[in-house]
Amino acid sequence: IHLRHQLEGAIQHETMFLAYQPIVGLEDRTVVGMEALLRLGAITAPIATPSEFIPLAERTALILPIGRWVISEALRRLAELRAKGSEVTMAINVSPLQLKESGLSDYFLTQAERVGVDPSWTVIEVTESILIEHPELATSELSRLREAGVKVHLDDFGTGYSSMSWLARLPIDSIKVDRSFIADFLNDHRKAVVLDAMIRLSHDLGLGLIAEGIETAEQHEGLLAMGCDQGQGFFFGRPEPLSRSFAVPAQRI
Ligand code: G
Ligand code: G
Ligand code: MN
Ligand code: NA
Repeated sequence: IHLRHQLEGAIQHETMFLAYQPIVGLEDRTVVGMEALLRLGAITAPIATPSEFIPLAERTALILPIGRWVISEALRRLAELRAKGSEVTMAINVSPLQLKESGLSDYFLTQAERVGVDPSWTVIEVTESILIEHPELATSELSRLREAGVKVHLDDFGTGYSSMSWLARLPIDSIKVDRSFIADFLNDHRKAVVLDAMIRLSHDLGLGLIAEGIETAEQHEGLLAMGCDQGQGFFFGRPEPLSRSFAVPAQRI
């Protein structure tokens, strides 16, 4: 109940904010993109993490207005970054309910146009459950976005059902390998074998691959040696409000 009130209040009073985490090219650590991650509360006093409130927001459908706020806010910030000469892309998480509600692609493309964002600068992150449980709906909305130039990344790959045979058929551009693989591959030979297969398969299918949850230099080097080209994780940068993360000169960290 308490959390539900917080969620309702968050929309009314905009007591929520986006933290942005860099996505880097592993070869030279250039920041190629940012992932927008929702936080509830004031910047100085966050109250809950998404894993706590996103499921509730989905059950109560509050994710629909919240999700629209996330889209418009992230696109607005992207427009500002681009106006300052940055070439980063912006990845926005979209939950199953948002994709099921038709109108997501219309809303997204209208907002992008309104703030002067080229859709090709943007990424939608989806989890595989939506693509497998509602292939038609997800596919029609995602296809429209992709036709306009938006990239689609498959989040948390390697958890859940993930059958590799699905990859060839899904309307996606890149996979994001779940951080459990990155946490373990240096010590767990089996994880390393699967990770290596994912990297080669994604390349063979013409898909990009982003390793999530890179926390150490050893993981960075190991992934680079395996031919992984992009990554994200605390080693490169934590999710932070944009003013702070970009107090550091743009592009390089
Ligand atoms: O930032 P954190 O690690 O707590 O995020 C946990 C999960 O919440 C991630 O899986 C992420 O995909 C999801 N998430 C973060 N921000 C958003 C958002 O704006 N919308 C949706 N639907 N999910 C989000
Ligand atoms: O599901 P999704 O990948 O969107 O979740 C992103 C979440 O992962 C964010 O909440 C972020 O805080 C978290 N995260 C990002 N980098 C790291 C990392 O290096 N280590 C750990 N443990 N979590 C991370
Ligand atoms: Mn994500
Ligand atoms: Na992710």
